[in-house]
Amino acid sequence: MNHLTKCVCILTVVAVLFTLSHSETPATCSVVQGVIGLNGRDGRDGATGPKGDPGMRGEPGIPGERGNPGLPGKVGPKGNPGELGNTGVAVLIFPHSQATSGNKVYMSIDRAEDFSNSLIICKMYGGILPSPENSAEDLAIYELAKKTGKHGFLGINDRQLEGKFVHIDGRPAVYMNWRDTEPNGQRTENCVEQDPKRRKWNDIPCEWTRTIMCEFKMI
Ligand code: MFB
Ligand code: CA
Repeated sequence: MNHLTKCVCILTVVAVLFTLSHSETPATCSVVQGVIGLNGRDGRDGATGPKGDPGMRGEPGIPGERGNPGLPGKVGPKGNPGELGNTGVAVLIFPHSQATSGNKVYMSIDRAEDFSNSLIICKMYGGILPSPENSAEDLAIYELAKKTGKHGFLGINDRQLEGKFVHIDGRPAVYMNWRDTEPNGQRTENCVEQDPKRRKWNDIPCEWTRTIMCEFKMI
């Protein structure tokens, strides 16, 4: 475009613009919707809000693992003295102090004890107190008592039920060999001794002491 043409165009535009700005009728513009703008950038974080209320109580946790055993507790107070133990048995068998009947052997021990301890000592050696079940056995026990000259407990007694004499194992005593006025001790004499002089039985208190005689079964 040459120089003159340019000048004419400019003059024309100026004239139009002048006319518009000074015309009576308002200019009308058609508004064209622009393209929607992109979202603006995120705003900056707001200030920290006030502290919230405490949350709900959580569910109980699962039980923890079993802890290690605690330390031993303090030593407790001293206990009461225990019962007096049985004294040791110095087993001194009387010389020739044996008697037999069938498969049973009877022996005397040179020691005097009450019924209970006599039974304990016989049991310590695998025996019981002499429990004659017939006249032959009763005679052998009498022979033993004669040799030592000592009275000795038999295993027969009515400690459980007055008047019902039984063997150590609880079987009723069928064979008995009482002296004429015996048994007469009622509740105070529940044990039985062999009399070395009269081969007869007498009921006496179980707490009395007598020379120990034991009955053993030969295998
Ligand atoms: C007497 C006896 C009496 C009591 C008494 C302990 O024999 O005849 O029945 O048993 O002993 C010495
Ligand atoms: Ca008696």
